[in-house]
Amino acid sequence: MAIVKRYSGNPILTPRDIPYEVATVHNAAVTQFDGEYIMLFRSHQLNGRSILGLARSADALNFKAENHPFLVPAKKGEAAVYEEYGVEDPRITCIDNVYYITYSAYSRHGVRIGLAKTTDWKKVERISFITQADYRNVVIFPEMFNGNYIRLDRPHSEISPWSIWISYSPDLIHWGNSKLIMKPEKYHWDEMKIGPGAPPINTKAGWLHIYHGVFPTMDGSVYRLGVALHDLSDPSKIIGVGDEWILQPEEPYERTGYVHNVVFTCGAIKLNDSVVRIYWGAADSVMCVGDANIDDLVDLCLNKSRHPMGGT
Ligand code: M1P
Repeated sequence: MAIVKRYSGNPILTPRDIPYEVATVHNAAVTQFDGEYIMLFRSHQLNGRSILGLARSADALNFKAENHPFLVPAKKGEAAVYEEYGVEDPRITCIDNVYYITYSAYSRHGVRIGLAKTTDWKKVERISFITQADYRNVVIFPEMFNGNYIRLDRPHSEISPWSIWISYSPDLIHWGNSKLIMKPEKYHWDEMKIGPGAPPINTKAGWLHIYHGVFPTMDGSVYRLGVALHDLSDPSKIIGVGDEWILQPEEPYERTGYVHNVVFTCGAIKLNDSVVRIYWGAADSVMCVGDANIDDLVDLCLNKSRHPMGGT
């Protein structure tokens, strides 16, 4: 039985729903603010470079896009140098009523991660770049641990397969003490590369982290989602990684689009103590949503697991 139950109204947001011209709507972060749900989504413009748009919802399913993009590449200052080619794949973490947004900033100098913040979802303020090139997929945990913020990230190093690292910071700007914590498994659905997905979700059993993994085929790469469970007080300890994927491209709009055969998450929310709602970009073209039982995800990590560092 499918562990993620797709919403019957998928896709929930498409380029046709956006009041300005875009080619895609995908890889969105989702959070709760002031009695509503906020979706921060990536769109390719018709020149192929990406911007971030905002949509709002009362029920976490029906989203209405705002008339203007929320974050576009900076035109002046240091940010303009590193955002020249676009801003992509946002993640949102709320700490003490401040919403922190990490995003990939692309330029001729590579891809690095920008950190911005908002408290009202009207104005957004850039804080700093928090990695050098080349990094993507930075997700920040929604609380501090012994005076430190913690993030999961994915360097694009010369050493493959690309894997998941953990880093620590006292102020969200300066990061270090980095450690490799999770690697792809050989000849497995995630063997080519993995990357952090949605900011981790707090459950009784541990932090649930929904990540993406990629498998190379003769017909191109297939992006799927998997799940890992991290220790509640020390997230560098992985309690278990589910051996099987939890979602793969199956619907026509997941199989065909701007990039074929992709499900990619940047956001999930805990609806209640039993259910997590997962949002994913489908074929880098439209946004979809589905629900999973927290107990099923935890069970997969504990009872059908593979080694976090691969190697079987
Ligand atoms: O096209 C699939 C995905 O490819 C990249 O993801 P990653 O580098 O993590 O494998 C990104 O361009 C992502 O936005 C895209 O959805």
